[in-house]
Amino acid sequence: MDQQTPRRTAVVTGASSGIGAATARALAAAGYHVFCAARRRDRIEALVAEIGGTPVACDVTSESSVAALAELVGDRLDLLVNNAGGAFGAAPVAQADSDDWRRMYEVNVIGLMQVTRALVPALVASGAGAILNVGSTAGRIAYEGGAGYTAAKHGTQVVTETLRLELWDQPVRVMEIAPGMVKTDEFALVRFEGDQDKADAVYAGVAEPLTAEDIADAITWMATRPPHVNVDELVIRPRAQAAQHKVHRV
Ligand code: 8X3
Repeated sequence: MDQQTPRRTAVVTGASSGIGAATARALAAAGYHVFCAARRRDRIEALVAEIGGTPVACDVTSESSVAALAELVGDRLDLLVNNAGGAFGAAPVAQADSDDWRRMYEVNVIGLMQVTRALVPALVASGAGAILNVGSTAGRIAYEGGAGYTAAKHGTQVVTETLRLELWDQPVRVMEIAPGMVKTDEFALVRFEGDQDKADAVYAGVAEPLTAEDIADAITWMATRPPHVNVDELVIRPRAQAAQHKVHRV
């Protein structure tokens, strides 16, 4: 490749599993050099062995870890996918665990901010950057037992909107994808602290929940629109989930 058309680069956080890993794969297939960032080095090294790119051991909640990521990326970046996030616990507000709530705010909001803050200069320098935050339908509604997570994901949404306003005169798109029910290996298992029965119950009887690949496909579509096309937010659910509480189970 000559210097006038450098290979497009992307950073994907939380790339070790689920939506993050699928997104890294899809972007690599679309021609990006992907910096696969996650805490679990063995996983991202295995992923990079498969798809190319650069593995970066990174904890988005650590400022020094994020600074090291930015250093590795260098002074030019086309796409940032802020995917690292998650739910910890499902207790009602009246029984909530403060540490779970802190962890959810740390990763879904502060981590997203830290990575964004570190990489905005490189995204601006590309002349046509894009930031794509992975939110959730949990950032649109409320449900019982979900308050720690819904509060954090509402945070993801509002930070995205704010950033779009703040970068309005810069060559950087700011977008959010808000998935509903996506069946991945880890999301529900992590939420229920390894309780497989509780995790399985989330998807019980749902013939076709979304997959990580469905979300990766949508993210790749959003990212690869022309630089003047900003998909502000894309809410995406399985057909079986007409609304958060209205899920068709057979
Ligand atoms: C995941 C969607 O329904 O579990 O972000 O809150 S839900």
